[in-house]
Formats: sequence, C-alpha cells, structure tokens
Amino acid sequence: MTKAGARFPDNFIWGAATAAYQVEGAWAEDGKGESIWDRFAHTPGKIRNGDSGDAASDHYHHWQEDIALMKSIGLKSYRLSLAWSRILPNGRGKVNQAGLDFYNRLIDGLLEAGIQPMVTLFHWDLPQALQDEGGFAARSTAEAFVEYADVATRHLGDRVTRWITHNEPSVFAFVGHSFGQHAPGLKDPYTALRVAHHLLLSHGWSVPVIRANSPAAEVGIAINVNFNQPASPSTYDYHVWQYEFGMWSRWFLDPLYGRQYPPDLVAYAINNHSLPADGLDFVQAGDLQIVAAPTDFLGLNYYTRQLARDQSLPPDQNLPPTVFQAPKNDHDWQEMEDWEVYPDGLFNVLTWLNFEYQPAALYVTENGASWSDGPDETGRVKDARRINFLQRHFEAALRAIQIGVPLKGYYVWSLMDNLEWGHGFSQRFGLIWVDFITKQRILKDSALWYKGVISQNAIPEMPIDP
Ligand code: IFM
Repeated sequence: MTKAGARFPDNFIWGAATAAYQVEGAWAEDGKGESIWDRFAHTPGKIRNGDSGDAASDHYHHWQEDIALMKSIGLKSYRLSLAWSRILPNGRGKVNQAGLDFYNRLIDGLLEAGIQPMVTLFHWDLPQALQDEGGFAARSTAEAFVEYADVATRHLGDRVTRWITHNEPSVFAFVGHSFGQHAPGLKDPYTALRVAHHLLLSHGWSVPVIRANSPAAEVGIAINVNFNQPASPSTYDYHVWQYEFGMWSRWFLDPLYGRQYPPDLVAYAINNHSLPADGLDFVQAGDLQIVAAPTDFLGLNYYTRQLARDQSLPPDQNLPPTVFQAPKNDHDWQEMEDWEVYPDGLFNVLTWLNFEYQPAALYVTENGASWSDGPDETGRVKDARRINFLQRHFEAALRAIQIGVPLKGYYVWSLMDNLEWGHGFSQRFGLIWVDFITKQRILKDSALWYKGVISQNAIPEMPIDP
C-alpha cells in the first residue's frame, strides 16, 4: 500500500486528454469535411437525446480560455486529437490550410503556456469520403491514413512532443463495425476484424513516416485494456474470458509486439464464423513485420474491471457465484452503466503489460470517471467522488512504478465535460464542468485537487473518503 505523500518520479508527465469530435464542435466550419461521426450523429436514433458533436464543448472557439484553464491547473501536457477531415476534408488529396492553422494556433498556444502537446492522429472520426470507399475495411484507407499522418506530422512535427497513431483500435473496430453502436454503425464481425488489421497496418506503415517528420518526438499507440477476470472459477467462464479478453487485448498487442495473431483466438474466430475457414484472408505477406514497428511507448486507457460470464449456459447449470464485486452504490460505480471503480485493476494491467510485452515506456493515456455533479448555488462543483477515484488510481499507478513498471506519465480523461459518443452529453468525465448551452467553464474541485498533485508531484495528504 502506498502512503499519501509518496512522490512520483521526477519529470513525471501529468496531463489531461480530450478528442476532437468530443470537444471541438465547429463540425462544418472553415472547410472541414464531414466525418463518420457527423453522419452517425445526424442519423436519428443513434445518439442519446439526439445530441451531437456539432458544437460539443466548443473548444474550437474557446481554445485560448481552455489553455488558460490548463495552465491554471498546472498541466505538464495536454493530449488532443486531430480531426482528420479538418486537415484533409476528403480523407486524402487536397489539404485544408484553415484546418491546419487551427492546430498550429492550438499547439503554439500550448507551448507558450509551457504545456507539451501529445497528439493522437486517429480518435475514430474517419472522413466520410473514405467510409464511402469502404472505410478501414478497405486496405486503401490504411494507405490514406499514412498520407494524412505525413501531412499532419510534416506541418506540426517540429512542435509535438508525442504522437499517438490510433486511439483504442479495438473499440473503433468492434463497437463501430460489429456491435453497430459507434460510427459507422455496422454489425459484421468479419468486417470488424478486417478493420482491426488495417488499423494495425496503418499504424506500422506510419511510424517511420512520423519519425522522419518529427525526429525529436516519441511515437506510440493507445490501447484500452480494462482488468478482466472470469466471473467465477468455472471452466465455462474461463473460456469466455479467454476469448473475450483476448479479442480486446491480445488480438492487438500480440501483433504490435512482434508475435502473430494469437493462434487460440484465430481458431476461436473461425469456429464462431467471425473468420472464414481459411482464417486471416486479409493479411498479406510482410504485414506482420510492418505492424510490429518498434515504438517509444505504449499508451494505456484504463477505466474499470469486467467479469466474463458464460451467458449461454442454462440457468440450472449451477455455476459458482460471481467473484466479489462492490455493492451497487454510487461511490463504487460510475454513472456509466456497469463501470465498477476498481483501482487495483490499473496496477494489475500495468504490471501485466510490462511483464507480457515489455514496452519501452508506458503512459496512462486515459483514466477517469463519469459522475454528473454540477455547480451548487455558489457555483462550486463538489465532485468528491472523482477526487477519491483519482487518488486511488494514482496510488495504484505509483505502486506499479515502485515495482519497476516504466510508467512515465498519466493523462486524466477528460480535461473537460464533452460528448460521450452514443451517450451524448449524459456522461460527464471532465475536470472542468461545461455548460453545454452557454459553453461556460468551471474548474471542478477535482481540478483544484489535481493542481495540488501536480505541484507536489505526489498524492496529497488528505482523507481518502469524500
Ligand atoms: O470518451 C471515451 C474516449 O473517447 C475513449 N476512451 C474512453 C472514454 C470514456 O468512455
């Protein structure tokens, strides 16, 4: 158990993260092209309450105020993503200078404020023009990604400290192409696996391009790994866990770290008809060497624990009971349905990644919680649950560092309240509260507490209970 007051390593990077579609707004301004999320959100019934990212948190017009707020918190780094269709409205070809100018101003503003930019190239908002040609299910979109990565890093690479090629490729592939809950809204498991491969391929192809254009920067990818366990000691639940957790983690990490696609999972996918009988027909000779391009860091997005239960068994099967979970109170569970607060899982995942893949360095590129506390009558946002959540997760991260995990930084999700994809504005993850009508911003108590963490480079001495 780490003690409050224990210090993080010198030069530890404390940050906060956002993504373009979730915060920028200005969806059709200054020459920006349509993205698949614009199309999805404008399709009735896709996003809760008919919300959309058309205006989102209006960061596009409030970026100076937002940088001033970041500076007041003392952030060392800000993780943002670029909207591909702001830079290349058709996905490839003609460059939209006005789009690049926005990011030039933003990055210059960050540097003036002493904040290092960490930039994600792809956080799910694919140009619709590329989706019309098949999206990431088509190999040609992986080629277009390399063109985009080249344009972006040629123009911004002299000032960006860290590049992330893709954010959570598994969520983009599966939730968008197999479950239909994210753009582009497809429901085809085979397409999802094609998409996953082309994401990985485009990552590998772009790494040397980014390095050439931005030689001083670090390059990596951000994957989402929650802590997964079989729901009980039964073999049935174990098998479900092996497949489900494997598809969300090993399916991506094994090829990234120089292994093949995991043979047990390939067999599984053939068996359940996600793949044809001849297996990975979309993988061409040499692809896996490209995917395994060495990177400088692995980004981890961690949120919760998930339990794998074999739902196909008849109820009389008498499975052992589910492993212990916290009682369903609003302190131990986020407002996102089924997101348990589970800080030990962060320690477990960090140590597993380090042991299993030995990345050169790790960053927590996202961790945070959704609770909707708003301003009280004095205008103060008392989000004590978020403080408690962050404190316990920072402690878990510090424990991992203390046993040798090369964790170099931590980005809280999110800098500000924003559009939570299909959940619309109903879920608030921000350190900064945003009024989605007036666009007024207020630092939540958690932002002020985080300022103390950053200035002391340590978890402050304070009661852990909110
Ligand atoms: O808001 C998302 C983010 O875009 C990707 N990672 C998870 C966050 C919370 O769901």
